[in-house]
Amino acid sequence: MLVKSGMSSARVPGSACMRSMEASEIARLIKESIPDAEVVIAIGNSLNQHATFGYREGLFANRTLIHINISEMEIDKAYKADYALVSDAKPALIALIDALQQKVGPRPPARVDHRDYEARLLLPLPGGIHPGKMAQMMGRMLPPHGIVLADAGAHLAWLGYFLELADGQNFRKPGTFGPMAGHVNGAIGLKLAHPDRAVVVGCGDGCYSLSGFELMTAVEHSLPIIWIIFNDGEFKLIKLYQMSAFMETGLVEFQNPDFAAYARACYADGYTVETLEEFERAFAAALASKRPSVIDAKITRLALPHYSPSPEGTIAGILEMIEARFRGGGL
Ligand SMILES: Cc1ncc(C[n+]2csc(CCOP(=O)(O)OP(=O)(O)O)c2C)c(N)n1
Ligand SMILES: [Mg+2]
Repeated sequence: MLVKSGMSSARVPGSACMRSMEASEIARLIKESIPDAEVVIAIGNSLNQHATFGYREGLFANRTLIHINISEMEIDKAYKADYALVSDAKPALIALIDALQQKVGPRPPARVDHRDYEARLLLPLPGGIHPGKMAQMMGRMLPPHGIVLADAGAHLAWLGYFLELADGQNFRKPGTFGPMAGHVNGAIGLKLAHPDRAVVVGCGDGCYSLSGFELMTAVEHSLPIIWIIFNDGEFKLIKLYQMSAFMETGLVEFQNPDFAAYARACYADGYTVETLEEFERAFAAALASKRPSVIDAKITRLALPHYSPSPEGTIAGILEMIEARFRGGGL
């Protein structure tokens, strides 16, 4: 059985903490596991365009799809579920496990072969910090009960793959709609609601520039939120989409201001970091300072999040796209 979810538990087995799973990660899972999977349980997943290779037909053919989602509207929207449960993830899983336990009795703990989101080797690349390594570091340094929010963009994928959480910590991404900067600002409300928990935003430079002036609100109300800007000087996700659709890109690279100087001009703390070691020091200082802080992290443009346009894998997906171009249509 394959449990394929929009949210999955992380470091602590059976924990309630959630890790977001991205389309490409699902792609990898599907490639590695779905060929043999008889049952797919989708938890908190909308089975939207990005998670399903553009609503690919037959994705769940010949297998049982169990769809758990808190919103009834998501059920049967794109794929007909064989069984559906309208519920928040945690009570649904507890109920399912209870029911299964009664049916099958005690079982030995599942064997976990590997957790490659944390252990996967990330080779150093020139041109700045590796965003995957930075996401790993964020997970390792996040205080107990800390919350990480991601915005829309490639940085979300890095956080989705590599941020490992412990029980009681949370990660939230901007959902199916994916509004840029939604969490640059949303962090302020979250911090007010949870003043005792560390609130950290992992945002792109494009997202931050969309409404980073809200920093003044955090300063005004002394809200110690930490914004970590994945600064690559581009709309990386859009660049990737342009590349996969047109094999060329345009109008997606831009110059940024000195975000750390900007933060200081707003009476917040600002850090500029160009190496992982500098990031570690800056993040530790920002966590300790209890002050609104912006960390401008210069990341390499060369790191590409795992992305596959096909459940058969990256190469097969590229071949499919080339074939579609020859036929004169899009995918
Ligand atoms: C309000 C809004 N406008 C446009 C988009 C489309 N969009 C999604 S990601 C993205 C680029 C994000 O750039 P950046 O914040 O630098 O993140 P990166 O992909 O570089 O990590 C855009 C334009 C969106 N999701 N929301
Ligand atoms: Mg960017």
